[in-house]
Amino acid sequence: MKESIRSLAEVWGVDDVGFASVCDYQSPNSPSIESLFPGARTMIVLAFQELSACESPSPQMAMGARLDLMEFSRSACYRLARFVEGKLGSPAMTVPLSYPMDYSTPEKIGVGEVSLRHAAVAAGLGAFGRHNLVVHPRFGTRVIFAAVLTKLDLAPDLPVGKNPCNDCGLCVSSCPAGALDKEGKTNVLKCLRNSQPYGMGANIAFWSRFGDATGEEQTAMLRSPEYLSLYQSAFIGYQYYCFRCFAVCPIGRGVCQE
Ligand code: B12
Ligand code: SF4
Ligand code: SF4
Repeated sequence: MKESIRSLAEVWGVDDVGFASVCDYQSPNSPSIESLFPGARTMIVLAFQELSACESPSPQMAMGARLDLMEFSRSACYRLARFVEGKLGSPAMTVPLSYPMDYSTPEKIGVGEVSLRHAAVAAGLGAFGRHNLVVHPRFGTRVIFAAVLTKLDLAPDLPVGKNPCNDCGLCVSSCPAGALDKEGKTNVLKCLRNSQPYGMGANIAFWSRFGDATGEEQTAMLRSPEYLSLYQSAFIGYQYYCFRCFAVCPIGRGVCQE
């Protein structure tokens, strides 16, 4: 069964597939899989290589390619879940790639329903690097993950032996926000301010200023480049302006699947 999943995924352009038992998924701050999908046994984790667009000085080029990859990976993931339900006869659920997230309590902010990095580690697709991202043994850091949860009982893959991160420190020194200075913990606020300058924080600040502004000032604010960028980020869903720690990592550079 695992082989039929792997072969199909390969045909659909998935770069790597790993299998984890739900019991081996250890993400201390995330909800339990049982609370999301009672009876789930296996996580099928998919890895997708990012294009060199993440190196572009233009955040529009980098984010445009990320959106393409997200669309592609969501579609492959959804197809796999349909295959598991339809052909293998087991209930299946796809995991949100990034959003939506649960913002109902402050502790939940920044925590996905399923941590795809912890899932990828459990499925043998890589290990946490110095930048707190998962480094794939062949493709390096430049991968994003997607996952399908299922009640199928499939044998888990082995964890990667040696951590592919060589501790060169490039990711840390390249972070413009100093968000990686402390080992083992990304400073989320520092990263967010730099990587999503038109994200939720900027939105709240804009509308707070808007509420205090005169009618004339409000009209000017709605015609400003700042508002256009906020509007664009909101309708995209979110927009990253920084890919540095993701792009500079030397591991797996030049390895291309197709
Ligand atoms: C919210 C979120 C963010 C937030 C918060 C990040 C955070 N601290 O978790 C912000 C906006 C800051 C962010 C930034 C980025 N993100 Co983001 N993000 C997510 C999302 C949606 C949820 C993450 C989550 O649940 N975090 C909460 C829990 C898991 O974190 P935690 O328990 O506190 O664990 C942290 C530490 O304790 C440490 N850690 C935990 N265990 C261990 C073990 C060891 C040995 C070590 C060393 C560290 C370590 O790592 C964690 C990160 O700080 C995931 C998608 C998903 N559903 O998983 C994508 C995801 C993690 N993001 C991703 C990416 C690529 C990025 C960015 C590069 C942005 C970009 N341009 O693409 C940056 C990188 C920042 C960085 N170096 O940490 C990818 C990572 C791919 C990969 N190769 O690992 C993911 C998996 C999206 C995807 N579908 O592939 N992200
Ligand atoms: S995405 Fe940018 S700001 Fe965030 S940790 Fe990586 S390099 Fe730093
Ligand atoms: S840039 Fe260097 S230190 Fe950072 S994750 Fe990659 S190999 Fe590890």
